[in-house]
Amino acid sequence: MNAVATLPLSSPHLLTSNAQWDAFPEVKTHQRAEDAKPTLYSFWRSSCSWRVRIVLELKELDYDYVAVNLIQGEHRNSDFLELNPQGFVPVFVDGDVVLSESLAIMEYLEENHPARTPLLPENVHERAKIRSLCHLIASNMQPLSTYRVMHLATGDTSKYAAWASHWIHRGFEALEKELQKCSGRYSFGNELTLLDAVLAPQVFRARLFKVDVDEYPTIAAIDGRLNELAAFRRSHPSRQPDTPEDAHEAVKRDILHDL
Ligand SMILES: N[C@@H](CCC(=O)N[C@@H](CS)C(=O)NCC(=O)O)C(=O)O
Repeated sequence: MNAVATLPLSSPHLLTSNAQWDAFPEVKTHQRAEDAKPTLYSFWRSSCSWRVRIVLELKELDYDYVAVNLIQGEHRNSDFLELNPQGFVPVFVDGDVVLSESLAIMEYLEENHPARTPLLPENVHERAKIRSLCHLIASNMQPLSTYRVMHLATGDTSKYAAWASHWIHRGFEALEKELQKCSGRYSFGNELTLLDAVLAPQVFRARLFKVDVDEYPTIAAIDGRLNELAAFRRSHPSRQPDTPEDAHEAVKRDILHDL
């Protein structure tokens, strides 16, 4: 991964002329067509961004990292909204392809690089099951503990943690039962799959909200094994270009802000 510390004033994929490129030397190396190195717009402790970073690391794909500071509201800047009108990270730019939605980005990487650490099995039924469990987390758990939902649903910051942990527990109760049936060394059997890249970030997120993940022994055991792997460690929120030096304190300080 190459670090590009902050979101540039203009989104790099919008830069078309050499003059425009020259105005942004910090980004011009990664979006000229001949370079063809993709760019990930990410925030260090965004669980959705971590999903994509895990897949990039597992597939050993080089990429440039553009930090979008959610605490400072950079995801609401007009330049970033050009990339993703929803104003969410991650965004993945690969040449002319601009993708939001972490699961879609992960599938794109899998389809483009199926032989580099395959993350979906051949069997159609198994692939469908993995996708279904990815959605259990990505569609039914993660959105409910975002600031944007907690704020509207509770209207009171003192209620955020209880709201978030309620929905995380409901999700983990179901996921624990599912994983007891299909897991092995990892979430689905003994090979890594896309589900593992969704699971570890959700466990990380749960711990931010002080959920005792040990109540879910299958989930906790798999998460422990995943976090021993180099790809998960390299992509971990604590080790990103935009991770603050006081990451631990920053999480406590900003816990009620966008995650
Ligand atoms: N379904 C989207 C969710 C993206 C999302 O919620 N991203 C969070 C960070 S994990 C974000 O950008 N939050 C900013 C906001 O809610 O304003 C995905 O999987 O990529």
